[in-house]
Formats: sequence, structure tokens, C-alpha cells
Amino acid sequence: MSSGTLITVAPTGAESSKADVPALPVTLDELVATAVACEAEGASVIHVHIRDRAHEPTLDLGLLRETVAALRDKTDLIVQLSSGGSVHDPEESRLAVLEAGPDMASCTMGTVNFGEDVFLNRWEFIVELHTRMQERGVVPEYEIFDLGQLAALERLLDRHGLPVGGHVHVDLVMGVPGGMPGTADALVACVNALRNLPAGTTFSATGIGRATLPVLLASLSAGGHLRVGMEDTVTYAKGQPVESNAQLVARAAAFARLAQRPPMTPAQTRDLLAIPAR
Ligand code: KMH
Ligand code: ZN
Repeated sequence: MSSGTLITVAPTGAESSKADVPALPVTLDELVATAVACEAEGASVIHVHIRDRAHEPTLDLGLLRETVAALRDKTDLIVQLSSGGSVHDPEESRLAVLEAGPDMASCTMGTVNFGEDVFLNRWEFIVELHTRMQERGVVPEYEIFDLGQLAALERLLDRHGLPVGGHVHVDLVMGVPGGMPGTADALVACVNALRNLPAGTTFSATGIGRATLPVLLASLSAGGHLRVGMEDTVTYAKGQPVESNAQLVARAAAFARLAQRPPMTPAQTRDLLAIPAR
């Protein structure tokens, strides 16, 4: 079991609107301020979705490059760009995210129903994304929405090789309507399946909405790492909206300390995930 806890913050996502959730960081200034505050509370990775001037999700490459530069200027956080985008983004734009030069990018291991929508991830698309990441030196975080996607990852690594750096890290995204539930049982099923992946494979987990706390506690107790943020939940407790992403990171860090696995620094996380120093 790792002696520290990697905490990823996913501050924005592509699903909530600024009108509904005023605390959501949607401008570059808001995102950078959020990143600084979350790093101070114990985050070491930031999972980034950006918005355009109308606060709508965008994969505009110029804006992504500006965002990567601004986050690197103001923080030591590991910058992970979302290649998932929104359910409406075309594959070419999702692949082009890598050209913004992030440290990491997400790579979802299969198609999943996503509420009323479908989050499409064809096998050929996954292979292309994985291969381009190998070529460009971008470290993947494999996003797992359902148990079978871990078998898909095993197949991907067998056929197309390890990611750059040789370390495999997955993030269990639990409680999406259409994906696996956000329960301790489901998490344990995933942890058992991780045994089929290369030795040393690490995992983090995040629970959507009311699955946040059960998944956080289950992941810590199973030796996993944590992802939190307003991409995944906008409710802190029943009837209490999240005030800020830093509030969620602070809570996760407090649980990690209680578990005697304190938050890892960005440098420690770079080491763990075999991400080259900047
Ligand atoms: N917004 C979801 C459709 C990722 O960032 O890679 C996809 C998602 C996963 O959030
Ligand atoms: Zn995302």
C-alpha cells in the first residue's frame, strides 16, 4: 500500500453550467486561482476541462495551450488534460488535445451510457489515443467507468504496449448513471481485476454525486488514491452546495491524513507515476 495519497482535483468538468453552479471555475483566472488553492490544500494533479467565453465546454487548442502554460506558471501541479471533453466533442478534437503538451491526459477505456447521453469511446479511437500519447510522451490516466473496461485495458496494453514511463495508473469513475455503482463492493471488484494488470499498477477513485464519500473511504481503505472536485460533485453534504474545489480537496486531505497516508506532493506524484520532471 502506498504511504501517501495522490489527490487529483477535477475542478470544472463539462456537465455543470455556471448559471446553475456559480462557484464553478470557468474562466482562466478562476481556474488558476482554484489550482493554486487546491495545491495548497494537498492536490498534486489537476484534471482540466476548459470553457469558452460563453462558459460552454471547448477543446480549442489555443485556449488549452494557454491554460497549460498558466497552470505551470502559477503551480507545480501535474497538468492532466481531459481527452474526454463533453459527450458532443468529435474524436479529432479529442485527439488534438495532446498537441497542447500536457504532462498527462485522460484515456477512457470504453463506451458508457452517460445519463441520457452516450460517452462514445470506440476501440480504434482508444488505440489511436494511447499510441499518440506514447509518441508524444504524455502519460495517460486510464478512466474506468465499468468493470469490463479494466479487461479492455489489459487487452490494450498486451497489444499496444505500456505507456511512456512504463507505469500504469487508472482512475475509477464510479456512480455515473449508466456505469458501475459507487459502492465499496464495486470498488473491491475493480481492485481484484487490477491484479491482471502490470505489477505496480496504481489506482485512484472518484464517486459521482452522493457516491463521493463512500468511494473516497473505500478507496483509501483499499490502498487507492483519490480524485475529488466539482466535475464530480457540486454538493458537499445534503442540502449544502460545494463552496469551492479547495473545500473538497481539504476534506479529502483530512481523510487521507486520518488514514495515515497524507497527501503526496507534486514531486512525489511525478515519481509515482513516472512523469518526467518539467
Ligand atoms: N465529460 C465526460 C463526457 C474525461 O475527462 O476524460 C467525459 C469525462 C472523462 O469527463
Ligand atoms: Zn473529465
